[in-house]
Amino acid sequence: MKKLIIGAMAMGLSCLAAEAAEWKVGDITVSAPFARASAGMANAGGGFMQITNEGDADRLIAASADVGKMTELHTHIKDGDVMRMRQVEAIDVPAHGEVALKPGSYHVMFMKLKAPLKKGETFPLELTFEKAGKVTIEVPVAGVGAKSAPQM
Ligand SMILES: [Cu+2]
Repeated sequence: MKKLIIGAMAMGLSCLAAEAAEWKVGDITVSAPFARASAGMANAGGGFMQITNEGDADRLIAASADVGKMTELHTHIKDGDVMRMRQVEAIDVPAHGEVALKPGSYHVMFMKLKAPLKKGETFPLELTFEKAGKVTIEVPVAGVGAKSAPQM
């Protein structure tokens, strides 16, 4: 019984740590990142996160990860009735504001994956902001159709 209680407490602590995962660089805070597990033979995957800015307007201008041969910044545009992905040069982070990288909108695209992204894994992702500079975050891989960061 004692062991069970201690185990539950330890899990509670690790949940808190996971929820609090955020990275700061300059005025920028990146939080709640996640990637989707790659489905079947797909050799690309999307990465998502919340970016908040306590300072002047900035832009996310590059992303780099080892999981694929190329990493691009993408958005979704509506082309007739079809949503298509398009590469963008940068993602604006408004002054004293925030931008969400989320499914159906802006995202980081991991292309030509070297291996499938598997649920439960994490991998490092380097982000470059025009003003704030570079920060390397740790991205957990959630389920194939996940819409938000892994929850417990
Ligand atoms: Cu994409």
